[in-house]
Amino acid sequence: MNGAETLVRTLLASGVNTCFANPGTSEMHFVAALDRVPGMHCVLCLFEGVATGAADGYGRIAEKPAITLLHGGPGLGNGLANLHNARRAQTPVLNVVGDQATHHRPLDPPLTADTEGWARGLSAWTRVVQSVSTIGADAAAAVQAARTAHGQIATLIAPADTCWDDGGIEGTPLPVPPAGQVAPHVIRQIAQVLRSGEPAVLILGGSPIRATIVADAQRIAAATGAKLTAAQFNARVERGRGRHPIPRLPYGIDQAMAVMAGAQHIVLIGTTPPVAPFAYPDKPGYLAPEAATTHVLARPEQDVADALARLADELGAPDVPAPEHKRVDLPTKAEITQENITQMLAALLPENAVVIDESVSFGRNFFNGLSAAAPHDWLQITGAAIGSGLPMATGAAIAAPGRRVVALQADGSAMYTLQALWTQARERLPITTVLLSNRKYQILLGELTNVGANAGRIALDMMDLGNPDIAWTSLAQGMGVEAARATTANEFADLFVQANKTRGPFLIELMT
Ligand SMILES: Cc1ncc(C[n+]2csc(CCOP(=O)(O)OP(=O)(O)O)c2C)c(N)n1
Repeated sequence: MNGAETLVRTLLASGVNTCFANPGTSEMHFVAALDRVPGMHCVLCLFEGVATGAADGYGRIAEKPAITLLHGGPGLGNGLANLHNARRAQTPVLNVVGDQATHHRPLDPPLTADTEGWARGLSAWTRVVQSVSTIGADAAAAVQAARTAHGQIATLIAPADTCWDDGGIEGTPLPVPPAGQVAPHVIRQIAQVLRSGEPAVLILGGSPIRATIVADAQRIAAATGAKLTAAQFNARVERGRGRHPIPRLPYGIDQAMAVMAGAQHIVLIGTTPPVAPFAYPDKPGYLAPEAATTHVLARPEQDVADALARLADELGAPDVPAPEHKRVDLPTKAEITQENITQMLAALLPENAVVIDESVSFGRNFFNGLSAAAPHDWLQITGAAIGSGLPMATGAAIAAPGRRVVALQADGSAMYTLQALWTQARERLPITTVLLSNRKYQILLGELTNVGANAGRIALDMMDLGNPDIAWTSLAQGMGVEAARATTANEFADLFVQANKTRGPFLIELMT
Protein backbone atom coordinates (compact mmCIF):
# COMPACT_ATOMS: atom_id res chain seq x y z
CA MET A 1 0.00 0.00 0.00
CA ASN A 2 1.49 3.35 -0.94
CA GLY A 3 1.44 6.34 1.38
CA ALA A 4 -1.42 8.16 -0.35
CA GLU A 5 -3.66 5.11 -0.14
CA THR A 6 -2.71 4.68 3.52
CA LEU A 7 -3.62 8.29 4.16
CA VAL A 8 -7.04 7.97 2.51
CA ARG A 9 -7.81 4.69 4.29
CA THR A 10 -6.86 6.16 7.67
CA LEU A 11 -8.96 9.29 7.11
CA LEU A 12 -11.99 7.19 6.16
CA ALA A 13 -11.50 4.92 9.17
CA SER A 14 -11.35 8.05 11.35
CA GLY A 15 -14.73 9.25 10.02
CA VAL A 16 -13.43 11.86 7.57
CA ASN A 17 -15.08 11.36 4.18
CA THR A 18 -15.20 14.78 2.52
CA CYS A 19 -12.37 16.57 0.76
CA PHE A 20 -12.31 20.06 -0.74
CA ALA A 21 -9.46 19.92 -3.22
CA ASN A 22 -7.30 22.02 -5.44
CA PRO A 23 -4.53 19.58 -6.34
CA GLY A 24 -1.15 19.97 -8.02
CA THR A 25 1.73 17.70 -8.98
CA SER A 26 2.56 16.79 -5.38
CA GLU A 27 -1.04 15.62 -4.76
CA MET A 28 -1.31 13.35 -7.82
CA HIS A 29 -0.86 10.17 -5.79
CA PHE A 30 -3.54 11.31 -3.37
CA VAL A 31 -6.11 11.88 -6.12
CA ALA A 32 -5.10 8.58 -7.77
CA ALA A 33 -5.71 6.82 -4.45
CA LEU A 34 -9.32 8.06 -4.47
CA ASP A 35 -10.04 5.74 -7.40
CA ARG A 36 -8.66 2.74 -5.56
CA VAL A 37 -10.16 3.44 -2.13
CA PRO A 38 -13.88 4.25 -2.43
CA GLY A 39 -15.76 6.44 0.05
CA MET A 40 -14.15 9.89 -0.07
CA HIS A 41 -16.38 12.62 -1.56
CA CYS A 42 -13.82 14.81 -3.29
CA VAL A 43 -15.06 18.25 -4.32
CA LEU A 44 -13.05 20.31 -6.78
CA CYS A 45 -12.62 23.98 -5.82
CA LEU A 46 -11.08 26.41 -8.28
CA PHE A 47 -9.30 28.53 -5.66
CA GLU A 48 -7.88 27.48 -2.31
CA GLY A 49 -9.86 30.13 -0.43
CA VAL A 50 -12.97 28.33 -1.68
CA ALA A 51 -11.65 24.99 -0.39
CA THR A 52 -10.81 26.32 3.08
CA GLY A 53 -14.06 28.32 3.37
CA ALA A 54 -16.06 25.28 2.25
CA ALA A 55 -14.30 23.17 4.89
CA ASP A 56 -15.33 25.81 7.45
CA GLY A 57 -19.01 25.68 6.39
CA TYR A 58 -18.90 21.89 6.29
CA GLY A 59 -17.31 21.55 9.74
CA ARG A 60 -19.76 23.95 11.38
CA ILE A 61 -22.72 21.80 10.23
CA ALA A 62 -21.22 18.30 10.27
CA GLU A 63 -19.33 18.90 13.54
CA LYS A 64 -16.44 16.87 12.19
CA PRO A 65 -13.60 17.86 9.89
CA ALA A 66 -13.49 17.78 6.13
CA ILE A 67 -10.02 17.81 4.66
CA THR A 68 -8.72 20.42 2.31
CA LEU A 69 -6.23 19.15 -0.27
CA LEU A 70 -3.83 22.00 -1.03
CA HIS A 71 -0.74 22.37 -3.18
CA GLY A 72 2.40 23.31 -1.25
CA GLY A 73 2.99 26.53 0.68
CA PRO A 74 1.47 28.82 -1.97
CA GLY A 75 -1.70 26.69 -2.17
CA LEU A 76 -2.02 26.86 1.61
CA GLY A 77 -1.25 30.58 1.45
CA ASN A 78 -4.17 31.18 -0.89
CA GLY A 79 -6.43 29.52 1.66
CA LEU A 80 -5.20 31.24 4.81
CA ALA A 81 -7.86 33.96 5.21
CA ASN A 82 -10.72 31.48 5.38
CA LEU A 83 -8.69 29.24 7.68
CA HIS A 84 -8.43 32.30 9.90
CA ASN A 85 -12.25 32.57 9.89
CA ALA A 86 -12.51 28.83 10.63
CA ARG A 87 -10.07 29.15 13.53
CA ARG A 88 -12.17 31.95 15.03
CA ALA A 89 -15.26 29.77 14.61
CA GLN A 90 -13.61 26.79 16.36
CA THR A 91 -14.34 24.72 13.27
CA PRO A 92 -12.57 21.38 12.92
CA VAL A 93 -10.56 21.51 9.67
CA LEU A 94 -7.76 19.23 8.51
CA ASN A 95 -5.47 20.56 5.79
CA VAL A 96 -3.55 17.98 3.82
CA VAL A 97 -0.81 19.87 2.04
CA GLY A 98 1.29 18.07 -0.54
CA ASP A 99 4.88 19.29 -0.80
CA GLN A 100 8.25 18.73 -2.49
CA ALA A 101 9.66 15.21 -2.15
CA THR A 102 12.12 15.07 0.76
CA HIS A 103 15.15 14.42 -1.51
CA HIS A 104 14.10 17.12 -4.00
CA ARG A 105 13.50 19.95 -1.51
CA PRO A 106 17.25 20.72 -1.05
CA LEU A 107 17.38 21.65 -4.77
CA ASP A 108 15.01 24.54 -3.99
CA PRO A 109 12.58 24.05 -6.91
CA PRO A 110 10.25 26.98 -7.73
CA LEU A 111 7.24 26.07 -5.57
CA THR A 112 9.36 25.47 -2.46
CA ALA A 113 8.28 27.66 0.43
CA ASP A 114 8.18 27.60 4.20
CA THR A 115 5.00 25.54 4.14
CA GLU A 116 5.40 24.52 7.75
CA GLY A 117 5.96 28.10 8.88
CA TRP A 118 2.88 29.33 7.04
CA ALA A 119 0.83 26.50 8.50
CA ARG A 120 1.97 27.11 12.07
CA GLY A 121 0.64 30.68 12.05
CA LEU A 122 -2.90 29.34 12.01
CA SER A 123 -2.85 25.71 12.95
CA ALA A 124 -3.19 24.37 16.47
CA TRP A 125 -1.37 21.26 15.22
CA THR A 126 1.14 20.95 12.38
CA ARG A 127 3.22 17.96 11.34
CA VAL A 128 5.44 17.13 8.37
CA VAL A 129 5.26 13.45 7.44
CA GLN A 130 8.79 12.04 7.70
CA SER A 131 8.31 8.72 5.94
CA VAL A 132 5.68 6.44 4.44
CA SER A 133 5.91 4.24 7.52
CA THR A 134 4.34 6.93 9.72
CA ILE A 135 1.81 8.55 7.38
CA GLY A 136 -1.08 6.44 8.71
CA ALA A 137 -0.35 7.24 12.36
CA ASP A 138 0.22 10.91 11.42
CA ALA A 139 -3.18 11.10 9.72
CA ALA A 140 -4.96 9.58 12.73
CA ALA A 141 -3.24 12.10 15.02
CA ALA A 142 -4.21 14.93 12.66
CA VAL A 143 -7.89 14.02 12.78
CA GLN A 144 -7.75 13.82 16.56
CA ALA A 145 -6.12 17.26 16.72
CA ALA A 146 -8.76 18.78 14.42
CA ARG A 147 -11.49 17.39 16.70
CA THR A 148 -9.94 18.61 19.95
CA ALA A 149 -11.45 21.53 21.93
CA HIS A 150 -14.66 21.48 19.79
CA GLY A 151 -12.60 22.13 16.67
CA GLN A 152 -9.16 23.31 15.62
CA ILE A 153 -7.10 23.72 12.48
CA ALA A 154 -4.73 20.80 11.96
CA THR A 155 -2.27 20.72 9.06
CA LEU A 156 -0.54 17.61 7.79
CA ILE A 157 2.21 18.32 5.25
CA ALA A 158 2.96 15.30 3.08
CA PRO A 159 6.11 15.39 0.92
CA ALA A 160 5.41 13.65 -2.41
CA ASP A 161 7.66 10.65 -1.74
CA THR A 162 5.82 9.82 1.50
CA CYS A 163 2.72 9.43 -0.70
CA TRP A 164 4.21 7.43 -3.57
CA ASP A 165 6.51 5.13 -1.55
CA ASP A 166 5.15 1.71 -0.64
CA GLY A 167 5.01 0.39 2.92
CA GLY A 168 2.19 2.41 4.47
CA ILE A 169 0.61 1.16 7.69
CA GLU A 170 -3.01 2.25 8.22
CA GLY A 171 -3.36 4.39 11.35
CA THR A 172 -5.70 3.41 14.15
CA PRO A 173 -8.44 6.03 14.73
CA LEU A 174 -7.82 7.94 17.95
CA PRO A 175 -10.51 9.00 20.45
CA VAL A 176 -11.93 12.53 20.38
CA PRO A 177 -10.99 14.19 23.68
CA PRO A 178 -14.16 15.32 25.48
CA ALA A 179 -14.63 19.05 26.11
CA GLY A 180 -13.42 20.02 29.58
CA GLN A 181 -16.04 20.43 32.29
CA VAL A 182 -16.27 23.58 34.36
CA ALA A 183 -15.21 23.05 37.98
CA PRO A 184 -17.99 23.05 40.62
CA HIS A 185 -16.52 26.04 42.49
CA VAL A 186 -16.77 28.17 39.34
CA ILE A 187 -20.48 27.36 39.01
CA ARG A 188 -21.02 28.28 42.67
CA GLN A 189 -19.01 31.49 42.34
CA ILE A 190 -20.94 32.70 39.27
CA ALA A 191 -24.23 31.78 40.93
CA GLN A 192 -23.23 33.96 43.88
CA VAL A 193 -22.42 36.89 41.57
CA LEU A 194 -25.77 36.58 39.81
CA ARG A 195 -27.72 36.17 43.06
CA SER A 196 -26.34 39.52 44.25
CA GLY A 197 -28.89 41.22 41.98
CA GLU A 198 -26.21 43.63 40.73
CA PRO A 199 -26.66 44.40 37.03
CA ALA A 200 -25.02 41.70 34.91
CA VAL A 201 -24.66 40.86 31.23
CA LEU A 202 -24.29 37.24 30.13
CA ILE A 203 -22.39 36.90 26.83
CA LEU A 204 -22.91 33.55 25.14
CA GLY A 205 -20.64 32.05 22.51
CA GLY A 206 -19.33 28.63 21.65
CA SER A 207 -19.85 26.40 18.74
CA PRO A 208 -22.63 25.69 18.12
CA ILE A 209 -25.11 27.76 20.15
CA ARG A 210 -27.90 25.20 20.24
CA ALA A 211 -31.51 26.06 21.01
CA THR A 212 -31.22 24.06 24.24
CA ILE A 213 -28.22 26.15 25.29
CA VAL A 214 -30.13 29.39 24.70
CA ALA A 215 -33.07 27.95 26.66
CA ASP A 216 -30.85 27.28 29.70
CA ALA A 217 -29.26 30.73 29.39
CA GLN A 218 -32.79 32.22 29.33
CA ARG A 219 -33.64 30.34 32.54
CA ILE A 220 -30.64 31.97 34.20
CA ALA A 221 -31.42 35.42 32.81
CA ALA A 222 -35.07 35.24 33.86
CA ALA A 223 -34.26 34.00 37.37
CA THR A 224 -31.56 36.60 38.08
CA GLY A 225 -32.54 39.63 35.99
CA ALA A 226 -29.26 39.44 34.04
CA LYS A 227 -29.24 40.61 30.45
CA LEU A 228 -28.48 37.92 27.85
CA THR A 229 -26.74 38.45 24.52
CA ALA A 230 -24.79 36.31 22.09
CA ALA A 231 -21.29 37.44 21.16
CA GLN A 232 -20.73 39.68 18.13
CA PHE A 233 -19.47 36.86 15.92
CA ASN A 234 -20.94 33.38 16.24
CA ALA A 235 -20.10 30.26 14.28
CA ARG A 236 -23.57 28.76 14.39
CA VAL A 237 -26.80 29.64 16.19
CA GLU A 238 -29.92 27.42 16.17
CA ARG A 239 -32.89 29.73 16.11
CA GLY A 240 -36.22 30.70 14.57
CA ARG A 241 -39.89 30.19 15.32
CA GLY A 242 -40.59 28.22 18.48
CA ARG A 243 -37.10 28.82 19.89
CA HIS A 244 -35.88 31.43 22.34
CA PRO A 245 -34.56 34.44 20.47
CA ILE A 246 -31.17 35.79 21.43
CA PRO A 247 -29.76 39.10 20.18
CA ARG A 248 -26.09 39.43 19.38
CA LEU A 249 -23.78 42.16 20.57
CA PRO A 250 -24.05 44.93 17.97
CA TYR A 251 -21.14 45.68 15.64
CA GLY A 252 -21.18 49.43 16.32
CA ILE A 253 -19.19 50.51 19.39
CA ASP A 254 -21.86 52.93 20.66
CA GLN A 255 -24.63 50.38 20.20
CA ALA A 256 -22.57 47.69 21.93
CA MET A 257 -21.74 50.02 24.82
CA ALA A 258 -25.46 50.81 25.15
CA VAL A 259 -26.16 47.09 25.67
CA MET A 260 -23.45 46.95 28.35
CA ALA A 261 -24.40 50.23 30.03
CA GLY A 262 -24.74 49.98 33.80
CA ALA A 263 -23.41 46.42 33.99
CA GLN A 264 -21.36 45.64 37.08
CA HIS A 265 -20.66 42.08 36.00
CA ILE A 266 -19.88 40.59 32.61
CA VAL A 267 -20.13 36.80 32.50
CA LEU A 268 -18.39 35.10 29.57
CA ILE A 269 -19.93 31.78 28.54
CA GLY A 270 -17.90 29.95 25.92
CA THR A 271 -16.62 33.17 24.43
CA THR A 272 -13.76 35.64 24.65
CA PRO A 273 -14.07 39.15 26.16
CA PRO A 274 -16.11 41.71 24.21
CA VAL A 275 -13.77 43.97 22.25
CA ALA A 276 -14.22 46.45 19.43
CA PRO A 277 -13.30 44.95 16.02
CA PHE A 278 -11.06 47.99 15.44
CA ALA A 279 -9.73 50.92 17.42
CA TYR A 280 -11.28 54.35 16.79
CA PRO A 281 -10.12 57.68 18.11
CA ASP A 282 -12.00 58.47 21.35
CA LYS A 283 -13.88 55.16 21.52
CA PRO A 284 -13.29 52.36 24.00
CA GLY A 285 -11.61 49.14 22.89
CA TYR A 286 -12.96 46.93 25.66
CA LEU A 287 -16.73 46.93 25.32
CA ALA A 288 -17.76 47.07 28.95
CA PRO A 289 -18.21 49.81 31.54
CA GLU A 290 -14.93 50.54 33.32
CA ALA A 291 -16.36 49.55 36.70
CA ALA A 292 -17.56 46.15 35.53
CA THR A 293 -15.85 42.94 36.63
CA THR A 294 -15.42 40.22 34.01
CA HIS A 295 -16.07 36.62 35.07
CA VAL A 296 -15.56 33.44 33.09
CA LEU A 297 -18.19 30.73 33.47
CA ALA A 298 -16.80 28.63 30.60
CA ARG A 299 -13.89 29.11 28.26
CA PRO A 300 -14.52 28.55 24.53
CA GLU A 301 -13.01 25.07 24.57
CA GLN A 302 -15.05 23.92 27.56
CA ASP A 303 -18.48 22.23 27.71
CA VAL A 304 -20.81 25.24 27.56
CA ALA A 305 -24.07 23.27 27.51
CA ASP A 306 -23.14 21.39 30.67
CA ALA A 307 -21.95 24.54 32.48
CA LEU A 308 -25.18 26.42 31.74
CA ALA A 309 -27.43 23.54 32.75
CA ARG A 310 -25.54 23.17 36.04
CA LEU A 311 -25.60 26.91 36.72
CA ALA A 312 -29.35 27.05 36.02
CA ASP A 313 -29.89 24.15 38.43
CA GLU A 314 -27.62 25.73 41.08
CA LEU A 315 -29.79 28.84 40.87
CA GLY A 316 -32.99 26.77 40.99
CA ALA A 317 -34.01 28.60 37.83
CA PRO A 318 -37.35 27.32 36.46
CA ASP A 319 -37.84 26.58 32.74
CA VAL A 320 -38.94 29.53 30.66
CA PRO A 321 -41.33 28.63 27.83
CA ALA A 322 -40.19 29.79 24.40
CA PRO A 323 -42.30 32.61 22.98
CA GLU A 324 -45.04 31.67 20.56
CA HIS A 325 -44.01 33.36 17.36
CA LYS A 326 -46.63 34.15 14.79
CA ARG A 327 -45.70 33.53 11.18
CA VAL A 328 -44.27 36.71 9.68
CA ASP A 329 -46.46 38.24 6.95
CA LEU A 330 -45.11 39.63 3.71
CA PRO A 331 -44.87 43.43 3.71
CA THR A 332 -47.21 45.28 1.42
CA LYS A 333 -44.70 47.95 0.38
CA ALA A 334 -42.64 47.26 -2.72
CA GLU A 335 -39.49 49.34 -2.35
CA ILE A 336 -36.15 47.67 -1.77
CA THR A 337 -35.41 48.79 1.76
CA GLN A 338 -33.56 46.93 4.50
CA GLU A 339 -36.85 46.68 6.40
CA ASN A 340 -38.89 45.22 3.54
CA ILE A 341 -36.25 42.72 2.48
CA THR A 342 -35.73 41.62 6.08
CA GLN A 343 -39.46 41.04 6.48
CA MET A 344 -39.65 39.15 3.17
CA LEU A 345 -36.80 36.88 4.18
CA ALA A 346 -38.46 36.29 7.56
CA ALA A 347 -41.75 35.42 5.87
CA LEU A 348 -40.30 33.20 3.14
CA LEU A 349 -37.27 31.48 4.63
CA PRO A 350 -37.59 27.73 3.97
CA GLU A 351 -38.12 25.43 6.95
CA ASN A 352 -34.85 24.15 8.47
CA ALA A 353 -32.67 26.31 6.22
CA VAL A 354 -28.99 26.96 6.83
CA VAL A 355 -28.43 30.71 6.58
CA ILE A 356 -24.97 32.01 5.70
CA ASP A 357 -24.52 35.64 6.68
CA GLU A 358 -21.93 37.75 4.92
CA SER A 359 -24.43 40.49 4.27
CA VAL A 360 -22.27 43.25 5.79
CA SER A 361 -23.99 46.69 5.59
CA PHE A 362 -27.36 45.97 4.01
CA GLY A 363 -27.93 43.00 6.30
CA ARG A 364 -27.08 44.65 9.61
CA ASN A 365 -30.62 43.90 10.89
CA PHE A 366 -31.14 40.53 9.22
CA PHE A 367 -30.15 38.53 12.33
CA ASN A 368 -32.63 40.13 14.69
CA GLY A 369 -35.23 40.52 11.94
CA LEU A 370 -35.27 36.80 11.19
CA SER A 371 -35.64 35.57 14.77
CA ALA A 372 -39.28 34.59 14.07
CA ALA A 373 -38.58 33.02 10.66
CA ALA A 374 -38.99 29.26 10.22
CA PRO A 375 -36.47 27.32 12.36
CA HIS A 376 -32.97 27.56 10.92
CA ASP A 377 -29.22 27.61 11.65
CA TRP A 378 -27.36 30.92 11.30
CA LEU A 379 -23.69 30.82 10.26
CA GLN A 380 -21.82 34.09 10.33
CA ILE A 381 -18.41 35.26 9.17
CA THR A 382 -16.40 34.98 12.37
CA GLY A 383 -12.95 36.39 11.72
CA ALA A 384 -13.89 39.51 9.70
CA ALA A 385 -11.77 38.29 6.79
CA ILE A 386 -14.29 38.78 4.00
CA GLY A 387 -14.78 36.22 1.24
CA SER A 388 -16.11 33.41 3.40
CA GLY A 389 -19.82 33.47 2.47
CA LEU A 390 -20.00 31.71 -0.91
CA PRO A 391 -17.47 29.01 0.07
CA MET A 392 -19.16 28.43 3.44
CA ALA A 393 -22.52 28.00 1.70
CA THR A 394 -20.91 25.41 -0.57
CA GLY A 395 -19.49 23.37 2.30
CA ALA A 396 -22.61 23.70 4.46
CA ALA A 397 -24.78 22.40 1.61
CA ILE A 398 -22.59 19.31 1.30
CA ALA A 399 -22.83 18.73 5.05
CA ALA A 400 -26.61 19.24 5.17
CA PRO A 401 -28.30 17.11 2.52
CA GLY A 402 -32.01 17.85 2.24
CA ARG A 403 -31.71 21.35 3.66
CA ARG A 404 -31.84 24.59 1.67
CA VAL A 405 -28.86 26.87 2.16
CA VAL A 406 -29.58 30.59 1.90
CA ALA A 407 -26.52 32.81 1.49
CA LEU A 408 -27.09 36.48 2.33
CA GLN A 409 -24.11 37.89 0.52
CA ALA A 410 -22.65 41.38 0.05
CA ASP A 411 -21.20 41.95 -3.42
CA GLY A 412 -17.73 43.21 -2.50
CA SER A 413 -17.11 40.23 -0.23
CA ALA A 414 -18.51 37.84 -2.85
CA MET A 415 -15.87 38.91 -5.38
CA TYR A 416 -13.07 37.41 -3.27
CA THR A 417 -14.16 33.81 -3.76
CA LEU A 418 -16.79 33.84 -6.52
CA GLN A 419 -15.34 30.61 -7.99
CA ALA A 420 -17.43 28.87 -5.29
CA LEU A 421 -20.42 29.31 -7.62
CA TRP A 422 -18.84 26.93 -10.13
CA THR A 423 -18.48 24.23 -7.46
CA GLN A 424 -22.10 24.83 -6.40
CA ALA A 425 -23.22 24.19 -9.99
CA ARG A 426 -20.96 21.18 -10.49
CA GLU A 427 -22.19 19.56 -7.28
CA ARG A 428 -25.82 20.68 -7.95
CA LEU A 429 -26.09 22.11 -4.45
CA PRO A 430 -29.42 23.52 -3.17
CA ILE A 431 -28.15 27.02 -2.46
CA THR A 432 -30.00 30.30 -2.90
CA THR A 433 -27.60 33.23 -2.98
CA VAL A 434 -29.13 36.63 -2.31
CA LEU A 435 -26.43 38.82 -3.80
CA LEU A 436 -26.79 42.30 -2.30
CA SER A 437 -25.60 44.51 -5.09
CA ASN A 438 -24.86 48.02 -3.86
CA ARG A 439 -21.72 48.27 -6.02
CA LYS A 440 -19.79 49.79 -3.15
CA TYR A 441 -17.62 48.95 -0.20
CA GLN A 442 -20.39 50.62 1.81
CA ILE A 443 -19.06 49.75 5.26
CA LEU A 444 -15.73 51.39 4.49
CA LEU A 445 -17.45 54.65 3.57
CA GLY A 446 -18.72 54.69 7.17
CA GLU A 447 -15.30 53.71 8.50
CA LEU A 448 -13.70 56.71 6.78
CA THR A 449 -15.75 58.94 9.05
CA ASN A 450 -15.39 56.70 12.11
CA VAL A 451 -11.59 56.83 12.07
CA GLY A 452 -11.60 60.56 11.32
CA ALA A 453 -10.01 60.32 7.86
CA ASN A 454 -10.64 63.10 5.36
CA ALA A 455 -11.75 61.48 2.14
CA GLY A 456 -11.02 62.99 -1.24
CA ARG A 457 -11.82 61.75 -4.72
CA ILE A 458 -9.12 59.08 -4.81
CA ALA A 459 -10.12 57.68 -1.42
CA LEU A 460 -13.79 57.49 -2.42
CA ASP A 461 -12.84 55.73 -5.67
CA MET A 462 -11.27 52.97 -3.56
CA MET A 463 -14.73 52.11 -2.25
CA ASP A 464 -16.58 52.23 -5.56
CA LEU A 465 -17.40 48.97 -7.36
CA GLY A 466 -19.48 50.67 -10.03
CA ASN A 467 -16.78 51.43 -12.57
CA PRO A 468 -17.32 49.14 -14.36
CA ASP A 469 -20.52 47.60 -12.94
CA ILE A 470 -20.20 43.94 -12.00
CA ALA A 471 -22.76 41.84 -13.89
CA TRP A 472 -23.60 39.20 -11.29
CA THR A 473 -26.22 37.36 -13.29
CA SER A 474 -23.70 36.92 -16.12
CA LEU A 475 -20.95 35.81 -13.75
CA ALA A 476 -23.24 33.23 -12.15
CA GLN A 477 -24.62 31.96 -15.46
CA GLY A 478 -21.10 31.77 -16.83
CA MET A 479 -20.31 29.28 -14.05
CA GLY A 480 -23.47 27.23 -14.56
CA VAL A 481 -25.63 28.81 -11.85
CA GLU A 482 -29.16 29.95 -12.67
CA ALA A 483 -29.51 33.64 -11.95
CA ALA A 484 -31.92 36.55 -12.19
CA ARG A 485 -31.99 40.17 -11.17
CA ALA A 486 -34.53 41.78 -8.82
CA THR A 487 -35.06 45.49 -9.21
CA THR A 488 -38.17 45.71 -7.00
CA ALA A 489 -38.92 44.09 -3.67
CA ASN A 490 -41.89 42.20 -5.12
CA GLU A 491 -39.68 40.79 -7.86
CA PHE A 492 -37.30 39.71 -5.14
CA ALA A 493 -40.01 37.93 -3.17
CA ASP A 494 -41.15 36.02 -6.29
CA LEU A 495 -37.59 35.09 -7.23
CA PHE A 496 -36.77 34.00 -3.67
CA VAL A 497 -39.72 31.57 -3.69
CA GLN A 498 -38.72 30.28 -7.14
CA ALA A 499 -35.04 29.96 -6.18
CA ASN A 500 -35.83 27.93 -3.09
CA LYS A 501 -37.79 25.43 -5.20
CA THR A 502 -34.89 24.97 -7.62
CA ARG A 503 -32.98 21.73 -7.09
CA GLY A 504 -29.59 23.29 -7.69
CA PRO A 505 -28.07 26.69 -6.97
CA PHE A 506 -29.77 29.96 -7.87
CA LEU A 507 -28.38 33.48 -7.52
CA ILE A 508 -30.64 36.50 -7.13
CA GLU A 509 -28.91 39.78 -7.79
CA LEU A 510 -30.82 42.18 -5.57
CA MET A 511 -30.21 45.77 -6.64
CA THR A 512 -29.94 47.53 -3.32
C1 LIG B 1 -9.60 39.68 3.78
C2 LIG B 1 -10.11 41.07 3.94
N1 LIG B 1 -9.69 42.03 3.08
C3 LIG B 1 -10.16 43.27 3.22
C4 LIG B 1 -11.01 43.61 4.22
C5 LIG B 1 -11.42 45.06 4.42
N2 LIG B 1 -12.85 45.21 4.16
C6 LIG B 1 -13.74 45.19 5.15
S1 LIG B 1 -15.28 45.39 4.63
C7 LIG B 1 -14.77 45.57 3.02
C8 LIG B 1 -15.73 45.84 1.93
C9 LIG B 1 -17.06 45.15 2.08
O1 LIG B 1 -17.87 45.46 0.98
P1 LIG B 1 -19.16 44.61 0.70
O2 LIG B 1 -18.89 43.18 0.93
O3 LIG B 1 -19.70 44.97 -0.64
O4 LIG B 1 -20.13 45.08 1.85
P2 LIG B 1 -21.02 46.40 2.01
O5 LIG B 1 -20.45 47.16 3.14
O6 LIG B 1 -20.98 47.17 0.72
O7 LIG B 1 -22.38 45.91 2.33
C10 LIG B 1 -13.40 45.45 2.93
C11 LIG B 1 -12.64 45.53 1.67
C12 LIG B 1 -11.40 42.58 5.10
N3 LIG B 1 -12.23 42.78 6.11
N4 LIG B 1 -10.96 41.32 4.92
